[in-house]
Amino acid sequence: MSDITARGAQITQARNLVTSIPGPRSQELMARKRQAVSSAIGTTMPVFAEAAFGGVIVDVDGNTLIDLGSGIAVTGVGNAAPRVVEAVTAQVNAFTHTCFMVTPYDGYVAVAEKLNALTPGTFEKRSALFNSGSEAVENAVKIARSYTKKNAVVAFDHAYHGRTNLTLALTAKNLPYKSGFGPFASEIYRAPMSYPFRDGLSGPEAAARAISQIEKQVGAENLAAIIIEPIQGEGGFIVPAEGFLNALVDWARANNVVFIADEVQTGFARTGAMFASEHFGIEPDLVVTAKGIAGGLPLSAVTGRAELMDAPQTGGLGGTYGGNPLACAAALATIETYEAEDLAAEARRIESQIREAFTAAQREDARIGDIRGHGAMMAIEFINPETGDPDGALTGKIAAAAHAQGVIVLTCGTYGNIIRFLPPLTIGADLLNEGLSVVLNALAAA
Ligand code: PLZ
Repeated sequence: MSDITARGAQITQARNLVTSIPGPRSQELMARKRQAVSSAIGTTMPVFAEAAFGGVIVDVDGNTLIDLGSGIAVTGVGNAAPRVVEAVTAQVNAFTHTCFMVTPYDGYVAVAEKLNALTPGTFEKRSALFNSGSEAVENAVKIARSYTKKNAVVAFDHAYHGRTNLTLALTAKNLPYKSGFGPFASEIYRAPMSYPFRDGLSGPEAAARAISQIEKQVGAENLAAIIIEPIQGEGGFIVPAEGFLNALVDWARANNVVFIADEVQTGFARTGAMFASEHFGIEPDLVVTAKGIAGGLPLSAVTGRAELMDAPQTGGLGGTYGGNPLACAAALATIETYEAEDLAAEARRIESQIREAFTAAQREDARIGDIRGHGAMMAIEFINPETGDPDGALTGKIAAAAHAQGVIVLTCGTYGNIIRFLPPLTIGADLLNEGLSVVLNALAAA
């Protein structure tokens, strides 16, 4: 193992605060950020990172923070995972870039083979690699349009698919993502999502509502694709009712509509299965992946049915950096880590820890409206107990208090009233419990 790995392994997996949060060096850097970086780029934490390993991040003042966000669901294998560090170090010493479209290399092909084997469905598949989740979503839409020779795309309420122009059109939430940035790509339509905690509909009922709206407002003859997150991420970790996704898949298949699963946030063992689609027993035509694929290096992919993936003209898909060799080396090491360490099982262990902690708290605290999710993708939805209305203010207070205590937690949801847990799947039981009790104490104090 390289020296870098050895250094990471020396970081103790425990919370340790040596200054108030933010400390003086972070405050200095934040002042420089204000002068140098566009104010449109926000930050969740008020501290700057200096090192990280596994489930902790050390800030520039020497505070060790518990990471319950994984850089938004990216470092599922833990930060600076040893296999990833080693593979990237070896690759950087071999070559850094050639452009796969100019001089191809085997790492790209090996990642494609892995994705084809791991994604749901035993049919013949192909993959194409890109850099970000947004870019992969855009390409999935291009592929669906090329194959079906139709234009329209349906996305759902609360959806998040990215920040580029086409993906902003797919993304539901106005602030902060969309406001002032239009006009957006055309031929994008929105359908109602299944949101069991708020709509009380069964899966088949919610699907019938969505399909009826799609048929009335779009028409299957115009519709190239339906895109959906099997469990919604930014929109609030919404798990659709049983049967909802299956009915959509069946309808899509009967109508020559491509079913695209955006597994950017749910993918790679995060939910306790390699892909969230598996929980629902669906086989999407195209699966979009990113985030957890490469242990922190930028990489994304579209994987799916060979006849779809081969529909666009040769040269029709690509990009300078897509499937960069460092990112591919990282992805192979990352996927090996998920498999060798059975991190899907760790995700299920994380789920039971979170459920246990918050189910106990919910008995005494009616502000905890809903506890939901799968694996290491768990959400707590906070409400006003009298009205059932979302309580975003309370959620913000809890998150801020946890941050001040050295626990990195993220919020999400259309109404900003959800604390989401996305810890690295390698996080130890004690470290996780400590992080959860900080959040529970913050709730009790709020
Ligand atoms: N699809 C389901 O979750 C990214 C966004 C953070 P990129 N989610 C985190 C932010 O505020 O920008 C995401 C996602 C789903 C697509 C994307 C987009 O992936 O890699 O951020 O482009």
